[in-house]
Amino acid sequence: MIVFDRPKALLDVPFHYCPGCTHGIIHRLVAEAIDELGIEGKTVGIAPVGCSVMAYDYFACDMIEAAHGRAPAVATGVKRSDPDNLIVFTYQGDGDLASIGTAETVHAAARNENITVIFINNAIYGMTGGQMAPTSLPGQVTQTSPYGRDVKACGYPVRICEMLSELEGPEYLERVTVNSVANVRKAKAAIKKAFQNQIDGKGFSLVEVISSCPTNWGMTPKEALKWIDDNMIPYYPLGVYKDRSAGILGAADAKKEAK
Ligand SMILES: Cc1ncc(C[n+]2csc(CCOP(=O)(O)OP(=O)(O)O)c2C)c(N)n1
Repeated sequence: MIVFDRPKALLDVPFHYCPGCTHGIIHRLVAEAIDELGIEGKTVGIAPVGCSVMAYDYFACDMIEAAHGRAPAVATGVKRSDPDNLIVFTYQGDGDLASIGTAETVHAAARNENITVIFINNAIYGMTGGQMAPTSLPGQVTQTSPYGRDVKACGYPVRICEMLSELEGPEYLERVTVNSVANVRKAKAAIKKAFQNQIDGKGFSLVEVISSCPTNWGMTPKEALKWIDDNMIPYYPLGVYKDRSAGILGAADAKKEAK
């Protein structure tokens, strides 16, 4: 009996990610969603700049590399070129999506662009060596905040789901994590829904996945998964922030999951 197999939408190559990094789990969830929805032949992924810059080496669908932060703009162009046939997703880190690419993110959401955005929030710039990100927590030690993030000097972390939920445009915004089996299952359901929404023509769907970066957080993989529970989730509560079809229309309606 086969109990574990590689999704067809993933190529048979090893990932370059650090031990304990959850990018690989999230790649797998995206690939499973593509397989289960039967959309591999029509799916185009847009890779970011960041640790997942080489996502095009891993997904079996067509992939395009965007300049740092511009994936939603590239996705908009690709999707609009053949809206009835193509399924387009972006895969972006927090430095990419919530810092240099904030404008592209906000305006694609405001336009309710019919694309799927997979947003990997690991609270740090991973690829460049662990600098402070827009999502780094208050007090978080990073390469550029060795005494901890000082909110007086550096401002407060950006909560993307909450921020976008106040826009009229987006169809679906959910925050999930992958630090336990139960949470991986919920993340899978959210990612699949974000693709299904696009198939159904419902519009902009973003799934924020709280992710680990043991290397740059200076922890073991196990400690990093616990750090998500203890530090990330209190600041970034999991849950559905917008789901127009289900009548969840913003922060006031948000269905946050108590941890
Ligand atoms: C225009 C431009 N500015 C800056 C950089 C340097 N740079 C590369 S990756 C990155 C941030 C990556 O962090 P994130 O998006 O959070 O992804 P992660 O690596 O943590 O997965 C930066 C600033 C770049 N490549 N291009």
